[in-house]
Amino acid sequence: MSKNFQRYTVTAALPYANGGVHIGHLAGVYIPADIYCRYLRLKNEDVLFICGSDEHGVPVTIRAAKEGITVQEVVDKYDKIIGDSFKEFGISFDIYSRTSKPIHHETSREIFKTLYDKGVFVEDTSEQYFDPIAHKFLADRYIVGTCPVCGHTDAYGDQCENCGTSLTPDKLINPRSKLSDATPTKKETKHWYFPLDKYEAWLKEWILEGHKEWKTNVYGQCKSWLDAGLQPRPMTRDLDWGVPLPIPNTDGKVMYVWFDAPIGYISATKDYFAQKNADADAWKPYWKDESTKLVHFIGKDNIVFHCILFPAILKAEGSYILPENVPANEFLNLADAKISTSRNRAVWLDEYLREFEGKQDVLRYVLTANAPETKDNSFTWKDFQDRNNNELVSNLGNFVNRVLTLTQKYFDGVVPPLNDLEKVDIDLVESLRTFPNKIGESIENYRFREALGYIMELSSIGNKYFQENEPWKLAKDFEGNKARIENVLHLALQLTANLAFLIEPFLPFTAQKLQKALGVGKFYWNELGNQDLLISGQKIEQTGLLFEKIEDDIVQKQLNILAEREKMNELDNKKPQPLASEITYDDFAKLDIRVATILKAEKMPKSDKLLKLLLDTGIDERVVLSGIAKHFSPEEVVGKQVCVLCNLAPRKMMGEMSNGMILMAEDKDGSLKFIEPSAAIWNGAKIS
Ligand code: B3M
Ligand code: ZN
Repeated sequence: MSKNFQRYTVTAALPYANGGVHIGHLAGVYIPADIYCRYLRLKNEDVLFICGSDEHGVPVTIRAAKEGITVQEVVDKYDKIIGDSFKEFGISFDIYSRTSKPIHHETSREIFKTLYDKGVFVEDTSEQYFDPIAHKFLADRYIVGTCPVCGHTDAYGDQCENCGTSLTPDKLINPRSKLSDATPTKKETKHWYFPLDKYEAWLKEWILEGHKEWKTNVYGQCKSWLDAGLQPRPMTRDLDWGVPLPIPNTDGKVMYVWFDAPIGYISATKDYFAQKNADADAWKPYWKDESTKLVHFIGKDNIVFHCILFPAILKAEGSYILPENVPANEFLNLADAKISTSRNRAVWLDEYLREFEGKQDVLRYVLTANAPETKDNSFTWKDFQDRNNNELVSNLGNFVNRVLTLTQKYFDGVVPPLNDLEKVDIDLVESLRTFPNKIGESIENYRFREALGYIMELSSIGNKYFQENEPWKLAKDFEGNKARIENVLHLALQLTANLAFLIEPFLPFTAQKLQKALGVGKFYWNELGNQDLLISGQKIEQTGLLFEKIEDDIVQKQLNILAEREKMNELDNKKPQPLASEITYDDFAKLDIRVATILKAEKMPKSDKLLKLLLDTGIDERVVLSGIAKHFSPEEVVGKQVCVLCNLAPRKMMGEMSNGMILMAEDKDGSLKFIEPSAAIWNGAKIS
């Protein structure tokens, strides 16, 4: 489809305001969207890049409960954190709005009302889970119980996070409400359904016939949804957090978050123009004019909502344009496992910046070069280091650095003139000419890795040109070779100037630095590929190194942080052993447990586990061998009062008799603790 569009509305999925931004978000959605928009702006297109916080839905209310603060406090906190991270990484939204803003509530209610008045919704009463103690209907996420597949005792009503199985609350064993621990009951409630089934034929036509150019993962998911047949879906919920319905007598009901969230793109557009004091209709062309290209950048878990539900809602409303494309990436893993917010298994952007200050472009580069465009992919710190050192430092950084330093050295930082061209020069010029189109075409087709690959190829061509012409060797007879040296540096500088713009969508911070050093004005994409960006005689400055090598110890530090977190997670998830079978009091009474003091302690020869302890049990002095040598030194334990099982049959260990057993408890992390009386007590006191 090569329609000529007059303007672009580009949206990036609205992140839930329930956590920070990590590398998975950046790689999946925000970097590709940013590359796309920066490129369009370089083409001098009219483009609006829209995003904002998604502040409704169950994820934010769960977060509030977890942090013990109000939902409002949660969304305020994370809206700020998320917005700051995006800014710091140069994600160039024209607006970052919020779905809690009045403009969003109004817009959502207006669209809901239009559908309601048109009779689009189907009203239906059904039984929903209800918490009889908290007097609230329960979203699936608010019901927990034992997973029927793996036995995990804290599986959610929609999914078991332990084994990944999708669940429904009915499938949970011993379901309980997260609010009160009560067993959920069922209660009748009325909801408004969007009849997706009625839009199935249209959707099939529109997507399966009309948008065969969509990415295969997106098209494939749509096709399987459509092939399976669509059902009406409730667009309302019994919750007290969300957009209230524009229908009388519906207190306690709000819109389903997936009804209002995509409308957030529209309200953010209105918000943008309102903040600019533009006239009240200024937002309309971006959503209602057929010559606008609407593109949604999303993660793969959002495909059905953006390709099926939202377009059907817009279609039903009748006055909006539909997305031209919905590029979704697959998931980015961290090392070989899933990124998980709840397990803190992620590289968070604010943390990254603390360690790698000023290196935003390095992360942008690595996440693009390794983007999960067609399949899930993994981020590893080793790959991060390799790509930085071998690609950014050795290729791009090296080329630019050589060009600028040699210009300084031979020509006092002034762009030398261009003389008669030799074949190598002509080859370089011709090759350069092909790149802007190639790169642009890849970007327009959402193949950002490929586009970045071309950039690095161009930089390699520059390095090769240098290597073939070796200006530093020619300079040994500077006067004799002056014309050649001038040509080589002139063209290398022109190539550098082109790179300064071509990298802008990908590495905006580096681009800015380089453009400034070169003292070039503003060039648009269609002016690139030429050898006339710089004027002979123009003065250029040094940039300093654009990229620095990342050493092993820095990478090791990050690996240690991940390993440490992994360990913490294991501890957090460790559960006490299940209860042993029942005994009677008489069974217990058989155990003669006494308080005793450790009088002496020494290591058992030839054993790294056993300490030999001499105890005063009040009844006698006796030797007990205890397997605690790895946890305690003899000096540490002498003088301690401990509990001893005294009537345990004596046992020989390593040739020595042990007369009893000291009671110990093992902590989560495997360390041992003595069971000690809370205050000094006489030896021989019986534990009962
Ligand atoms: N907040 C879901 C997500 O972050 C959701 C996206 C909304 S886009 C309108 O995955
Ligand atoms: Zn499970």
